[in-house]
Amino acid sequence: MIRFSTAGESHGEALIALISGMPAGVPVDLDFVNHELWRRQQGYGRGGRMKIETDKAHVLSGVRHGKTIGSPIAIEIVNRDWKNWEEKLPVEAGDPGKHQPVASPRPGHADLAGALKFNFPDARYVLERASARESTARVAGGAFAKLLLRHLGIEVASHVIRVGRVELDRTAAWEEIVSVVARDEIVLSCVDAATEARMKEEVEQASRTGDTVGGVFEVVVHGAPAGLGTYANWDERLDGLLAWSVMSLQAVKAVEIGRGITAAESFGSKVHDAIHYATEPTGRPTRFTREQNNAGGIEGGVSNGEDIVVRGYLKPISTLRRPLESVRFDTRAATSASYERSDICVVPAAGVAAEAMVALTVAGLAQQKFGGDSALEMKRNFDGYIEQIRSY
Ligand code: EPS
Repeated sequence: MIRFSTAGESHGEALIALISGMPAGVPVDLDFVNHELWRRQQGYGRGGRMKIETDKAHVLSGVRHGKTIGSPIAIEIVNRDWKNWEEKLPVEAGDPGKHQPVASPRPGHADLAGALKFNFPDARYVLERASARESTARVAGGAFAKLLLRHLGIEVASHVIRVGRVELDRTAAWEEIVSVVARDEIVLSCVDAATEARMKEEVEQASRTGDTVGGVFEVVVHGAPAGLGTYANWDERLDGLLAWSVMSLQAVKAVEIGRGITAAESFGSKVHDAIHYATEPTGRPTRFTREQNNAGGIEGGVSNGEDIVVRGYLKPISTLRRPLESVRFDTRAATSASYERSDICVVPAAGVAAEAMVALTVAGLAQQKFGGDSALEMKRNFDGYIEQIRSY
């Protein structure tokens, strides 16, 4: 079983990712892990923090001589901004005069609910852990899950299909999504240049007016076999597990599998993906095929061999330069919500973080189904199953 957790606060010394249950012998490409961290930092509309940080994975355990060794993998990502916060957020009691309270909660943020829950006098500690800075650790862990999936020939990628009111009005081919992921310069990660330019204008408008803007990213898993997840138990369904893992990301307010949302307003004959069977010219049967993939590669909570498609709907960032009305924690007097440096749009970065969560979920199910303490053993089991499917 692959287990994953994170620790760390936005302005603390470092973030930590801890992954256990990875088989031994998976080749670890640290440049790839760091490139994933770089991708998460990009995108038009990011805030000042991204100019301070250059996220790098410092692997503390579980990897030796370039491969996993089956032991828990601990990764540290240092916060460069810590040097500006050491006195404001010391581990020791420190000087209370130097603390930096978040005096009035931001509507939409965890500030108020968190302060009430933990009985904090203000929202500083809430912000520190609820911040999407934590997704850095998820991306580091997800990069390891991707390395395991790559060993099985499974790839995970994402692109942006909506920023505010601007939507990509067609489906994107897998090759287009891969080329978006491979870009050296990330703007808004849309496959269509003209749509991306309009998305950029949407961010600019939000920036001009002291506002923020949300959107939709799409994560695609390519090369996964039929049979991951199960309809047999509610808590083992692939769609449920993916929805949970993507919904758990900061600012995600809805998750869609395939065309789940438009399916609800259509007739069944238009929604379901008709089944065909492809044969090679030699007459040798090859595989079941679909001309469309409205199901997003999942039927009955089980992968069906098509691309797995998960969309995350992101609310606009809740820290507004032109803040909404709020109330002071100390006096309850009406005031504006606190403002602290923030982003205007994070849809591409959220897509990268969602890739990580999807990769961890799919890698976990693959590990469960194919087992194996070593990458070799797992691959042998995987190949045996693929052969079984092929000769079905
Ligand atoms: C983030 C780092 C944070 C924010 C952002 C995401 O850095 P700071 O708070 O120092 O500016 O930019 O967090 C939020 C959007 C939020 O609401 O907390 C990052 O690394 O992605």
